[in-house]
Amino acid sequence: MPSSWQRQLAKAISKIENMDPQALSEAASLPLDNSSVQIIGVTGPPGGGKSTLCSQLIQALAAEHKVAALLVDPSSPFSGGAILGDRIRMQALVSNPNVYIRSLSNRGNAGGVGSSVVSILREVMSYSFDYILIETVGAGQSEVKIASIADTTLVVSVPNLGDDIQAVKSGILEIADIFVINKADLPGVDSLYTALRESAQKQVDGWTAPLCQTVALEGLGIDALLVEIDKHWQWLQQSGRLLEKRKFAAKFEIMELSRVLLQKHLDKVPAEVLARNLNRKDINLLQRLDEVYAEILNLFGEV
Ligand SMILES: Nc1nc2c(ncn2[C@@H]2O[C@H](COP(=O)(O)OP(=O)(O)OP(=O)(O)O)[C@@H](O)[C@H]2O)c(=O)[nH]1
Ligand SMILES: [Mg+2]
Repeated sequence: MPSSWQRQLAKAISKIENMDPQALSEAASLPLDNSSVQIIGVTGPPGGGKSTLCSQLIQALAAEHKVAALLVDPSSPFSGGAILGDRIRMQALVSNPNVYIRSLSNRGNAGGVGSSVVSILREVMSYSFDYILIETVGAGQSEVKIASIADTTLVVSVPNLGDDIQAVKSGILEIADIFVINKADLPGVDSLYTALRESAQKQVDGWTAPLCQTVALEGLGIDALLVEIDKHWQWLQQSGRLLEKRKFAAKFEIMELSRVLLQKHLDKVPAEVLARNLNRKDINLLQRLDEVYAEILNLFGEV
């Protein structure tokens, strides 16, 4: 049975997910710069063991801390079989009073996070968690968004998916604060390690992403991974990067929400009407949109 705070949080998240304007603006008034909670993003290929890894991390962290996990529902047909497995493993954690687990729909952002995710984070943060994990499927460009939101992004790779080189090319490696080679019990670890090492050795803003190996299924390598997660957290705080990241997340939030809110209204207008009005000189639709947005920004007083 979920307790009353869990029910209350679940309700608030649902409203935000449904883009309820009142819930969105209530969430917007909650702070995002709380530096007593670490937001950890976990991304990687479908079926890469992200949820198994998250369950292990949650289990380890929840021994002493309050942990929330937000799982973006995988819509990928590849991992159809795994979803049930996830749920069963996660179910075991649900009864832990230190743990809150919630699935989020990806609302058309294939594999990635939905537009209201930062508002959801604000809401979750207000419940004084020590850690918030967000799992997203790294199935395209969208997963890169996770790096705009998380303090610490774990990029999970798996040996022998044949995607060693593909991953190197796709840009997903650039978002890694920590590389995780999961399923390290399978053959092909060495060549994956070699493929990733080059990216891992690059220093970005003074941080060099470490390369960890895990067998999430058996809980191996989790302690070492937690040490790296903590090192990154210390570095974020000492370097001042944490507050920068949170500001970036707030910007991401405004950009996403404004786009979606505009679309919501445009969507209600029949195509025929929109098309007819688009090129009417007396209305100047695009120019007026631009002006309205500029006016809103002027209200911020800083533009
Ligand atoms: N051999 C091996 N299998 C693993 C390991 N970790 C997870 N698996 C298995 O990989 C499959 C997928 O695991 P999930 O944790 O559901 O993977 P996921 O990345 O969350 O999958 P989606 O969210 O559906 O993309 C399951 O059958 C797991 O049991 C591991 O370290 N080694
Ligand atoms: Mg999963």
